[in-house]
Amino acid sequence: MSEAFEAPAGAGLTAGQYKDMVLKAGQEPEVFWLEQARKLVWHVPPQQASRSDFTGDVRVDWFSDGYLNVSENCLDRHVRSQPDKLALIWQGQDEDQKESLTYQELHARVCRLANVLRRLGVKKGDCVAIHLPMVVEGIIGMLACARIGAVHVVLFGGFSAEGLAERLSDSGAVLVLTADVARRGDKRIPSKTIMDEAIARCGAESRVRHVLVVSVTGADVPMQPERDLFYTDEVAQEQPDCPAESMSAQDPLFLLYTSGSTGRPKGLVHGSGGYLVWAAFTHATVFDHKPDDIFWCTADTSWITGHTYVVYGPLANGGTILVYEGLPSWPAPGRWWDVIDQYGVTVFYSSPTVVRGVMREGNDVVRSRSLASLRVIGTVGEPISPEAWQWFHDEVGKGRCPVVDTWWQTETGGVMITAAAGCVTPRPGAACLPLPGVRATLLDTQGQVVDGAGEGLLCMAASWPGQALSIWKDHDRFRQTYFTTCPGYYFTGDGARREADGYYWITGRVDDVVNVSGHRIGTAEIEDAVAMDHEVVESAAVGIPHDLKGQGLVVFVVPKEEGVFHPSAVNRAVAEGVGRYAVPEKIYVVRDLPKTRSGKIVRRLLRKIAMHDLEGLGDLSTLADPEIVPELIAQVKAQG
Ligand code: 6R9
Repeated sequence: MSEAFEAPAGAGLTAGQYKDMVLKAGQEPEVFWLEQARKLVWHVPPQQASRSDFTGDVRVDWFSDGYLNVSENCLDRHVRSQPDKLALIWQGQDEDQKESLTYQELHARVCRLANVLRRLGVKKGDCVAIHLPMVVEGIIGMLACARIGAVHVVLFGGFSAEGLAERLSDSGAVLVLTADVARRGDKRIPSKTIMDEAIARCGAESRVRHVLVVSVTGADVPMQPERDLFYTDEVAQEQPDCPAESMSAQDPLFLLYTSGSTGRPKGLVHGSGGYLVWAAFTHATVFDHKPDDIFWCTADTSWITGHTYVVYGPLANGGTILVYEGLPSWPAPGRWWDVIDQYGVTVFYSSPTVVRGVMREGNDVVRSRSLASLRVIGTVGEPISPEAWQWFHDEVGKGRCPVVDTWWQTETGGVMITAAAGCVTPRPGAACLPLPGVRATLLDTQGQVVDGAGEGLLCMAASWPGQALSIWKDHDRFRQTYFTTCPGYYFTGDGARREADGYYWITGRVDDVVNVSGHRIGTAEIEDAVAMDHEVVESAAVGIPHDLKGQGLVVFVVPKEEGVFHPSAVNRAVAEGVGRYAVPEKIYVVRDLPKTRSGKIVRRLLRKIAMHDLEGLGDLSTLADPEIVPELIAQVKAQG
C-alpha cells in the first residue's frame, strides 16, 4: 500500500487550471480518472477506469480491477501522516454536550465497533441498518461497516415503523444500530421503540439478529434478551485495531433509499472505488478544500449529502468535519451562526430551505454574529432563488465568500453541476457548469440532443465515477427508471435550461413541469417569480387539471405576516417574472409547506390537496412535519 497522502486534485486551482482539468477529463477520461483514483490508497491499484455502458442491460463499472478499503482511505492513511489532527468535532444540541476526535481516536473507535460487528457475525456483503440521530456513533457505524465490507443502509430517524420495516425487509439487514431516544429541539423520538415495532412488522421476513443500542439520552428502553445489546458494553470488550477487508472497487459500500419518491422505496447501490474517488474529488474541487478547513455540512447522515459531504469526501481528504446535532434556530434563532463562530467553521454547506428559514428571522440575527471564519458557503437539494442566493451571499458570506449552489442526486453520488469555488463565476439562481468529466446533455421530448442555448431533459451522456451501480436486488428497475426515457443516456428526471455559454439552470423535476395552454412552465420559475415579492417567505406551485387549459396553476404561499399579505401581489409577480399566461388560477395562503427532511417540497401532496382529493395521501412519515397536512387541508377548505 502506498504511504504518502497526495493532496486531492481539485483544491487550490485557478480558473485556468480548472478549465484545463475540464478539457483533460473530457478528452482523456481514462487517463484523468486513473490519475484521480491513484490519489487513494489501494491494495491492488486499478489499471482501468470505466467499462460502463448505458445500452443493453446497462453497466456502471469503475476501477473494477482495483481493490481497496474505504475506511483505510478515510482513517489509516491519515493516522500515519497526521494522527493528532482533528477528524471530527461533535457538538450536541445542548452546549455542554461535545466531543472532539483526532484521526487516531476516530480510527480506534471505528475499529472497536468493526470488531463488535464481526464478533456478532456480520460478514462481508451483509447489510447493517443505521438508525441514529446526528451523533458520533452514526459516523463510526458507517466507517465500521466499510472496514469489514458490510453494506450500510442509513435510515432516517423520522420514518414511521412502517417506513422502516419496508426498508429493513428490502435490504435484508442483519444488524441494526439505533438510539434509545433521539432529540429534535424539545421533541423526543423513541427510536428504539419504533425500531422494535418495525422489526416486528417485518415478521418472518426480518433477518435482524442483533440490535445495538446507543444511549443518547440515557432513557430506559425495553431490551429483548440475546437480540438487543448496549453499544457501550460491546465496544468496551474490543481492541482498537481491526484488519480492513479488501474490497473490489465494485463491491457495494452502501444502499440508500431515495427520498420523497412515490412507490416502493428504491435502494440505490453505491460502490466502493468509484464512489470514493468521486466523493474525494468533488469535495476538493467544489469547496476548494484546504487542510485547515473546519467543514460543516449540515445534512443529516440519512441523506446522500450526509454520506458524501459529512463523512466520505472530507475524511478521504484528511479534513476536519463538524457535526452538529441540533436545529438551526433551537433553542433560539442564530444557533447555527453561534456554532460557526464557536468552532471557526470555514466551509458551510446547507440547503435553500435553511437559507429561507433563517432569512425569515430577519437580518439582525445574522448581523449580530461575526461569521468571519467562513470562506466558502454552499447549498444543495432544490433550486435556490436568486433572492435567497443574494441574501446568503450578502448576509452570511458577507459578500466575501463564494456561494456554491450544487446540483446532484442520490443517484449521482456527489456534485455534478456547480460553480466550483474560486474557479467558476457563479450566477445567482443557476446551477452553473458541469464538473470535469460530467457529460451533461439536454434532450428534447423526441430524444434529440439540444445544442447550444435551449431547454430539455437533463441527461448524462456517459458515466462518471460516483454513479450508483444499480437498485438493490432490482437491476432491471434501475435500467428502466433511468435509461429508457432517453435510450443511451442516464436520465436525471430533471429539466434544465442552458445558456449559450453553457450555464445550466435547473427547472425542476419534469414531473413538476406544468403545461398551461401548451406553455411549459417550470414550477421553479413560478416560485422564483413569487419570491420577488418581499411579503413572501416561500411558495410552491403545482399543476392541477383544468378544463380549458389542460392544466392550471395553483400556488401555495407562505407570507411573512399573514394579516398584511395580498394574494394579488403574487399574480403581479408572476405576470412580471414569467408572463400573464402563468398567472395562477388560485392562491392559497398557508402557514408552511409540506417538506421532506431534506427540505424538498412534496408537491404530490399539495397537488392532491389543491384538487380536494384527500384519498390516499400516502405515507406522511417522511415529512419533516407531518402535522402540517391536516392544517393545510383545513386552510385550503376555508379559502375555497
Ligand atoms: C443531493 C440531493 C435530487 C433532486 C434532483 C433535483 C433536486 C438537488 C439541486 C436540485 C436544483 C439544486 N436538486 N440539488 N435542484 N438545484 N442545486 O438533493 O439528492 O435527495 O436525491 O434529490 O433534488 O430535482 O433531481 P436527492
